[in-house]
Amino acid sequence: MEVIKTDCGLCINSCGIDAYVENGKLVKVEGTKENWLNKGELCEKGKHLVEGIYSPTRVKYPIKKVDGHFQRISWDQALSEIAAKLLELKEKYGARTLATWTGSVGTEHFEMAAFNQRLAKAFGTPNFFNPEGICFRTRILARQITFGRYPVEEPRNANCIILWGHNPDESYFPQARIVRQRVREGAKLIIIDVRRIPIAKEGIYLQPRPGTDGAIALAMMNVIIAEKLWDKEFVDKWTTGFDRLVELVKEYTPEKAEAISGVAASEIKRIARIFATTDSSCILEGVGHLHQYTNGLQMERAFAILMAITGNIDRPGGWVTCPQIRLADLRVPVEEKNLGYEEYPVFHQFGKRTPPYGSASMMTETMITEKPYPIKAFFSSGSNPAVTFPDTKKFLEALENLELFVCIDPYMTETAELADYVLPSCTSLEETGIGGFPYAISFCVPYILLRKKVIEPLYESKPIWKIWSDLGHKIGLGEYFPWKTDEEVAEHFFSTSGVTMQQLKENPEGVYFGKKEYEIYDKIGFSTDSKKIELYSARMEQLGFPGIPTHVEPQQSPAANPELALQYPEILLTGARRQEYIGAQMRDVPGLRARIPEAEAEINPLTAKKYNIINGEMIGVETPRGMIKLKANVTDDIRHGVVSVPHGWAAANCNILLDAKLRDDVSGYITMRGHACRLVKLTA
Ligand SMILES: Nc1nc2c(c(=O)[nH]1)N[C@H]1C(S)=C(S)[C@@H](COP(=O)(O)OP(=O)(O)OC[C@H]3O[C@@H](n4cnc5c(=O)[nH]c(N)nc54)[C@H](O)[C@@H]3O)O[C@H]1N2
Ligand SMILES: Nc1nc2c(c(=O)[nH]1)N[C@H]1C(S)=C(S)[C@@H](COP(=O)(O)OP(=O)(O)OC[C@H]3O[C@@H](n4cnc5c(=O)[nH]c(N)nc54)[C@H](O)[C@@H]3O)O[C@H]1N2
Ligand code: SF4
Ligand SMILES: [Mo]
Repeated sequence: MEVIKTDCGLCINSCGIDAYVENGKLVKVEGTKENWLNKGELCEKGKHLVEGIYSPTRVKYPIKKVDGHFQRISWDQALSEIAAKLLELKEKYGARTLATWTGSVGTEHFEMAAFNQRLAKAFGTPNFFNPEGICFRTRILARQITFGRYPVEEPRNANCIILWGHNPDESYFPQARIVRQRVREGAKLIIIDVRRIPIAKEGIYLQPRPGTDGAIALAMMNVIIAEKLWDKEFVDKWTTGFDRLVELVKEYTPEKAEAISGVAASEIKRIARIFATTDSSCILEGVGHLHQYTNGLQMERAFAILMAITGNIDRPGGWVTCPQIRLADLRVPVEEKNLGYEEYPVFHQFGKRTPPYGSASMMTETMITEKPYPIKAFFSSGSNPAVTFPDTKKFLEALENLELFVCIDPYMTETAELADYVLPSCTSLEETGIGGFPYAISFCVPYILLRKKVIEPLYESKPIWKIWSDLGHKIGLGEYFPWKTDEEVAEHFFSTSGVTMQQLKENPEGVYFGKKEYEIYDKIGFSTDSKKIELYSARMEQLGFPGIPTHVEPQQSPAANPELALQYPEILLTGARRQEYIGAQMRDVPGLRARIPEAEAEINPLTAKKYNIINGEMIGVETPRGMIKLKANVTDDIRHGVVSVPHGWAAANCNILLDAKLRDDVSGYITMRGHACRLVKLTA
């Protein structure tokens, strides 16, 4: 039996695995004991990797829909027909009629995102979209606005950690290990979460009303300033706008924040003091959750300012600037502006860096309205938007307007079922490629690794770079795709990284770590307009938004919309993660399905009582957009009046409850939490 050391590849964490291969078949995986990150452990998904790879739902060969039914076709026929249609649509509507979308896998799978963008942009369309238009980018942007760059959390060296709207036991499994270890070593832990998650037992726990965390952060600053606990030397030397901040936060007394958030003023004072007086404190926030509220971007800004005034920037255990490991950039420049450029200037026009993707909320909108131009061809890869995209009805309406819809995925997903063509890509264990974290996200350790091919691509599947490349050749863009093998592609990516393919091959795990440096501002300052940390941002104000964050209620909260609350009195949360599943994936893996057989709505016993709901019964969760049915999980661990439903379940798809019109005005993100909802008792 051969043992190959590589990474799991199922999620962004990139845990090390030992893959056991016998006669060309993957038979077992174990966590790599010596791996720096997971130390031999695997999450539930990782433990079931083999079952997932050999799932009967794999797409075996290219298929085409004819009269409503899929037919097997050859790769050559599939790519030739798709190429001909693309060229026809370009002729009719112009290049920008093509839009491509990659999912969360596309932000983690470097080849997928890079080749997708390369083809789209070489074709001449700006329309590349990915979850950075609904997830994560907000936090990068908020930090860029504040610091002119993106410092990253370093919990492993922190003495006080606030887990803020983040449940790493489920969503960032190796990070949970780091946090628990740090707590054992004596770090203080504060957990701010609408649900009393298991790790809340290990520290001080606060349970806010959804979407009010910005008010808590501002009140913490009020206490820190009133009690003179800020880092005066750091603030004087490195920040601008402190006077304005002092004025603004006067209004946010702990008592006011208590009225907004439901968290006791005394608790807000207590955590503010601990946070400010501990040497090296770190806000370790949710990776998508808090961004996906009405005021997500400003909430992120408030966290950044709180870190700055306590001097926890670029110091061990705070938020630290990690130099990125640079992989070769395969993008081709296009002149045309991204969709959302006019509507969301902070997202698209802030500073010199413009994002290489459009606003996801504008993608479906443009597909429906054909304004400012028609989008008629759509490619989805590494994603299952028919289940995961917020506002399913809008998404399905958008598909109706297309003339060509191609889905690229290893599995026959709900989205694939809707496509004109489905092209089978292989999984990351079936190709040589790039793993790791060049941007150091959440672990503050920039590293990359050589992801090794463990088995040959199953059936007729192909690496995704090869699919885009072959299509490129068919549409006359062959010059952009000179690579012939996985290895050549990987070698090209590594060419700008500081490490060669050969060096990676010589390292047993194929890992390469970047360098880290503290107090880097002494050398490079801060690259904002003022060259300082901008507690107040003049540029935000020029673009029409408050220069210092304020609290804004979620549009449909009972406080903001009491009329709606008469009919829909509860508050909806969607998408709390579970270790067993990622996005809409792996529901067909028997070992995982046995652990979590169906979707459950978490509700407090008091809320359940109001509707006469019993634990375990099927109930309806309803918003003005629609209703889903799922099992009631009555638990004390969630706030009264809040209903938490998971995402990714096709039969109980929470995205039909959401409304794409409800967005964060600053980032353009469609909101995924804080909506007005009600429960429906289905049984007599
Ligand atoms: N197993 C698994 N892991 C995943 C994923 C997956 O689907 N499955 N998805 C990946 C992706 S795409 C992402 S973006 C990340 C998401 O990662 P995170 O955004 O960190 O999501 P969670 O870890 O579920 O933690 C979010 C927590 O926020 C709480 N919460 C909700 N609303 C509020 C609020 O208003 N205030 C406060 N204080 N708390 C609130 C929820 O109760 C929940 O416990 O996870 C990634 N990891
Ligand atoms: N209501 C609600 N909706 C949400 C969220 C929420 O919290 N609430 N979360 C949102 C967030 S943060 C995100 S990031 C999105 C995620 O949304 P998606 O990215 O659509 O989520 P997944 O279902 O994980 O889709 C990933 C797809 O990639 C495929 N895949 C896996 N590995 C490979 C590979 O190696 N190659 C290729 N080609 N494909 C592969 C899988 O089969 C799967 O179909 O969902 C969003 N949707
Ligand atoms: S957290 Fe789980 S799914 Fe993600 S890389 Fe690690 S073992 Fe794989
Ligand atoms: Mo995400």
